[in-house]
Amino acid sequence: MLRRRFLWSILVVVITVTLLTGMPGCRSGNLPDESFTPPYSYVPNTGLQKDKLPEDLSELAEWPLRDLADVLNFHVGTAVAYTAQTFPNSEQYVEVLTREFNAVVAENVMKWDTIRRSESSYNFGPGDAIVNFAEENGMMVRGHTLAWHSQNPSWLMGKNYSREEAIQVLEDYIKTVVGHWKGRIKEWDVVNEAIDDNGKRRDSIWQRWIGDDWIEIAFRAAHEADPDALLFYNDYNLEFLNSAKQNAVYDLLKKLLAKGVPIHGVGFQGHFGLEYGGAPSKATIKASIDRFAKLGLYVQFTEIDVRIPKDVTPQKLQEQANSYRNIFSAALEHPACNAVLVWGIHDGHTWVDYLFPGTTAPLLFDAEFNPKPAYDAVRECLIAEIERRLKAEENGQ
Ligand code: 9MR
Repeated sequence: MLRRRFLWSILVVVITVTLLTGMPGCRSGNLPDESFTPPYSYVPNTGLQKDKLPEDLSELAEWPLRDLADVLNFHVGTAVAYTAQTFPNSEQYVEVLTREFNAVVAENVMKWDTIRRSESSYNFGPGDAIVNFAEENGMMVRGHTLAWHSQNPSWLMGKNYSREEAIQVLEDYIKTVVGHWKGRIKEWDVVNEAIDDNGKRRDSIWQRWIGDDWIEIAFRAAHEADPDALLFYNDYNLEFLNSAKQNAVYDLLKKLLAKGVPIHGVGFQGHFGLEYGGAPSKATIKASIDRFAKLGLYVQFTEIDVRIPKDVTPQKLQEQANSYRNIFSAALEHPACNAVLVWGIHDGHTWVDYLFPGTTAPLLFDAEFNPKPAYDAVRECLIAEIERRLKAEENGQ
């Protein structure tokens, strides 16, 4: 009898507490960090293909980047420019591309203004050429980018769509493009640069026509078209810990994940300038990766370059190499990161020269395709990571 009364009083306390605090799972607003269970979770970047290693490890000092990355099951990639002076015409460009990188992303030809230059047709030709080339050469392909404020065709910018019309146009485009390369493009930058540096939504046709939920509409459409593709939110200045922009993107992705929106990763573009001190420290980069990794997301560096204020000097080339070192060492050691892509191969072709006048030479190879100190730094980081993983294995970790 006493026991029954005791159980009843416990039940009454539980019901009262529940009514006072609200039903778990039904609270509105942000879920606290500790109770958040991500719907998706990255596969950790940890592997080591020992059978690919030479007996004498000192030989690694001569290996191209992609061979070192392959040992680590890691992707070191580059943006591929599709122009008369680059891919597919320049033999030297294609030779360095094939030798050094095991992942590619189209610099421009998978954007709206190439694929839908005309309202009445889709132009997949240049994108197909890059995907075919990547497959022939064992490279992973990232797709870039399905919805952005920039590089939209003028016919599209001139429309005055209603919300319903705009949703239809965006969904049709995403499903057609992702469907076209289904199973071949493994990762997509679905939404690019939707948040401003002040943390507010950036103005764009999609934001204006559709409203805040355009982002989740885009991700859901991409997932429907290829459920196996990894889907990324991609943006710049995300490497700076707790900045207004990083906080806003973090909150946005956390909310979308809590709603079950299919987002698997966040792309840190990584456009840096020595005029602003270059890349942040390795510790800051690592802490920034950690923040998003705790949401269950992959974090990749998708568009790395480090521009140099003119004129280029040996000292500045060393500073540039240090920035690359901070990024690559933080990325390679982090379980949530499995790829770093640079935004171009050589200083002879870079957007920096025409969009950041006064600065130049942001890449790993100079304009004549000679490797720079930054290239050596990246190679050293890859070798150091191979050695670190070997040692961890020896210690049974
Ligand atoms: O490298 C691209 C350049 O050729 C284009 O003119 C430019 C147009 O905005 O876009 C450049 O690539 C951008 C990328 O798609 C998104 N992140 C910033 C990149 C550099 O501007």
